[in-house]
Amino acid sequence: MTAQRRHRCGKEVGVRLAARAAYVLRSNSNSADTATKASPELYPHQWSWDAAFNAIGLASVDLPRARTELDSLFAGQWLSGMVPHIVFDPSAGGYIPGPDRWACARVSPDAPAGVLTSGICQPPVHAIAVARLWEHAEALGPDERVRTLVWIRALYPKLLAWHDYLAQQRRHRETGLIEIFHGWESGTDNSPRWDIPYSRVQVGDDLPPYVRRDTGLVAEPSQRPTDEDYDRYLWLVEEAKRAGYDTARLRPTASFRAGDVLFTAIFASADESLARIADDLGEPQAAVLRGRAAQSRGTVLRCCDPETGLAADVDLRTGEWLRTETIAGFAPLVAGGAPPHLRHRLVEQLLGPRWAGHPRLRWPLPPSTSPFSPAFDRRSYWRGPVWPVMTWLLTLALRREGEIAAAEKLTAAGLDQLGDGTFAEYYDPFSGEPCGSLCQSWTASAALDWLLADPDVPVQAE
Ligand code: 9WN
Repeated sequence: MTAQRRHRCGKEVGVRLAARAAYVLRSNSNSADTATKASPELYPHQWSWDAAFNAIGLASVDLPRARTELDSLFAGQWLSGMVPHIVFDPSAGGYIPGPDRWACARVSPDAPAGVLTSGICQPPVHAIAVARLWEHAEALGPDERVRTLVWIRALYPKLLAWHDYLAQQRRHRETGLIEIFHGWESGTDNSPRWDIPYSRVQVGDDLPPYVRRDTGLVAEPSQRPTDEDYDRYLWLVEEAKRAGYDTARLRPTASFRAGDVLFTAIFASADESLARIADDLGEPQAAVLRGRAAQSRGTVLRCCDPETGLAADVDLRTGEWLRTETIAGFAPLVAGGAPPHLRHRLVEQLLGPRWAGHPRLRWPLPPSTSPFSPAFDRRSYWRGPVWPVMTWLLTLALRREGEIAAAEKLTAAGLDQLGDGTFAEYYDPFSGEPCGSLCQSWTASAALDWLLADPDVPVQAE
């Protein structure tokens, strides 16, 4: 690594924080040093969208290892093209539901041979990560450039298959939204976004017993979803398993079906990244990918509330709009290309009193649910805490959309929040206390990217 870097929080502090973040991220590597645990104890396996965020963090300090991160994840890709939400480390254990409960290879011919995975997916941040890795490679000089290009060429068909799976099997015909069958697929598990669809999930009498482990691994069990939530989560796994994790079979019987606006927005942005990759590789799919990204962006815009600009999800079992004030409402910023008046409205909202400008906040950062929402709960997982990885996603989007001042504001506050070096999974927005898992990999990645990534400034020696 070279010494020359951009520091946004004072040089000394920045160097120390970056060193600690790099240490946390690298310490969370599995024993083979091929994949990063989402966190040391609570999540001792590789999660799908975590792997993408972590590859971005790793790229600031070790580009080859960042490439390996994504290779390991895609080793678990299904024949259908789906990238599973967890790739299990057989030597790690300790997570409920584990690979036996998912039983993917037993029920689906699409499950990969020799790799243990879950049977559902998460938002497709991966192509966005690959584009970021490519920026790093370009800044590092010819050797890394060539190596990374060769790598991207090999990964490209897998990314394409993943995106095609989403477009063909998960795009809901009427709304155009990406359809999810489990809150876990949204990555925002117990967010009040899903309260209405979850309220309709009837847990079957034949739910096999299970013992939770997660509540014992956080400071207060109330920081995790409730037991009632968990019964539903495990029941939805049973439903999906009984349908062989086949969306066509699952759709008619699923008791949870939602059109996820944030997932759709991430898909739009990822298709745009993949189109740029296709251009660089001289592959012929760029125009199709751009067309699909535009379609997804159009879908997201149709979900926006005319007054606030915030986007809503849809309960696909009833057609009902799900308009809770959660961070997913900012999906149009993530999707990109929103008309200027809408973009300004959203940025105004984001920095305003219902969100990052709320007077009680410890740091001016958007909580996962607005404190004005009746569903807000400051310490409960996705129901109120600030998630640094979400702040990071918004700063990426704001910068890309030319909203530099807003991006810089959130970046500075985001770094202040991480200054205690705990790199927590989420933070109480009012007291600033770290919650959930400590040493969460994607939180460390966010810090690294904020502190070190600048395509114009080389951060690694060749
Ligand atoms: C279920 C790993 C994952 C994240 C999710 C987050 C949490 C899992 C859990 O942890 O979900 O997938 O057991 O709570 O909600 O976004 O990918 O960090």
